[in-house]
Amino acid sequence: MSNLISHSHIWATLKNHQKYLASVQMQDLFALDEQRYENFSVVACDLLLDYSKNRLTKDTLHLLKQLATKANLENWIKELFSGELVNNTEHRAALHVALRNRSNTKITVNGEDVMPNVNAVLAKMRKFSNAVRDGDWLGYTGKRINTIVNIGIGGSDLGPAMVTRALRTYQHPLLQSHFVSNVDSSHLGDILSKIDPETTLFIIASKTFTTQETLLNAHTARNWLIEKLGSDTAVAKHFVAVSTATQKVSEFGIDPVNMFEFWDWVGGRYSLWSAIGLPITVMIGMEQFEELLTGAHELDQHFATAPLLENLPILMGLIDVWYSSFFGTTSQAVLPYDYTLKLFPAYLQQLVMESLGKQVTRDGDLVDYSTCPVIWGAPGNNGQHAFYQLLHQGTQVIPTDFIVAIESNFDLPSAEHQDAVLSNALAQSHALMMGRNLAKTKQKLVDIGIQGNDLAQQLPHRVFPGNQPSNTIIYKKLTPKVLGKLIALYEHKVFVQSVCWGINPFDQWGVELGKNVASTLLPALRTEQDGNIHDSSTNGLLNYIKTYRHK
Ligand code: G6Q
Repeated sequence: MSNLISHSHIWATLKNHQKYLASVQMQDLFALDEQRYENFSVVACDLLLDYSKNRLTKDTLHLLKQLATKANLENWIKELFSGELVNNTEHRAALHVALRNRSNTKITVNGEDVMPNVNAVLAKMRKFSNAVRDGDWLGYTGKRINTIVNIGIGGSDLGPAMVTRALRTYQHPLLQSHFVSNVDSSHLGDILSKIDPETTLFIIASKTFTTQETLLNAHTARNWLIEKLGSDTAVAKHFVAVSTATQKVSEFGIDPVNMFEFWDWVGGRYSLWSAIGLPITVMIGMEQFEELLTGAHELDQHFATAPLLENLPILMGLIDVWYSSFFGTTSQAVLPYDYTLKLFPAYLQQLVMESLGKQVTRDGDLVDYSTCPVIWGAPGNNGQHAFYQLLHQGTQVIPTDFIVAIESNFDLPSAEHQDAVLSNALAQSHALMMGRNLAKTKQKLVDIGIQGNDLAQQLPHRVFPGNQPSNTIIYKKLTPKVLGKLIALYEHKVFVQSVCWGINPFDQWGVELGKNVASTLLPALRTEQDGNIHDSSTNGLLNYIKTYRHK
């Protein structure tokens, strides 16, 4: 007897239901139900989710709700919030909700309340970021810090980089920030060429403090600083660390006094709420960071208490399961009509694909259904002049999230800009849903004077099949609080998907593999002898590089 959810009665019912909906046009669903928008939209935590432009009916939602019940979703949510070891392959809790637990209620891991430590680190972050922002933390030569360089990668980079970019209007006017992640010298080298060692503070962010890219970049930055300022003692004034590994931070040469701690129950891609958020607190201040935490906490409470079909992350998660596992969709677009969210798609790529890019269940059984889609996207207006062609006339069903700000964070004298953004966003989701059939297209072409052979030739190229599903998420303005809600919404949506699919969203063995294989190739690259330890392609590439790298 299989434990896979795909062998359950509800799964079979959903499969049959999909067969019926596969041929239904969304525009017909709208025609049949004048209240479709009211029936398929929710406002909660100051976010509007309109999911009416999806290939679903009330029946679909009730079946998906049964799927969630079958997967024991409500119990899993309780376990997540109460510090159970939900990351079963690493025997850890996943307590990002504790990091933003503004109610300060007790949350225990292995019998110990984590909140006193969480609050102590927040207090330390406040003290430090205030000192930098107020000009009290001085560099080695006595100058005030005006540049922050965060060195980290993956979860120790994408979250803080995205948030800092998104909340640019909240930044301290005298501070600028850079995020260095890639190990090729064009990243760090470029930044070092632009900054002043006397006024720069490096934040070395690494949960493990063993990640090759981060440590190499950190060592190079450290050597650069010592060379420029002429003394090892300068390091104490220009380097701080964020990590769970005190000993390794100390070995690197950073005094643990200047280390901001977090814990193994904070997953890398869920860590921006922890001390990994230090560049955020320095750039926008602790009060605004706390607003970010408060927003996320509000969304957490909504997730933990709202009924299933009024619950934003649950609705979004179930809809995503519906498309991936029943419609067989393989990708999903995220299109912010808010340029401050430029880095949000990249951030979500890690959050979603590192969490759900799995092929076995928690019990180790191979799944026989599709799980994680490929996440991609870019700010909406740019996308319209590039890849939207695929959405309008390509061959794939691509569920899309339109993320729309009613007001911009940057005021321009003319209201035209925001009107243009809003009208574009709404027009695109409408057009993707409606499409334009053959008859309407023909009429349109005739109206503009196209006839005869020309008409016959152009007609098939000018038809839009439509029926492309989308969610639209609207908020008033991207404040820190709203951003906190938006991020938490996606975090929990991912959790819902993981529960339905029975997979652990909190491990990342594929990423660990990447770390290990790189270390096996490094010695081979450095020896004079021809490589002969890998497959012929890898050996061939290795030897080609060795032949030409110094010529
Ligand atoms: C995130 C992953 C991964 C990790 C990086 C950096 O969930 O575990 O992206 O964040 O590999 O790891 P360190 O923070 O340990 O350097």
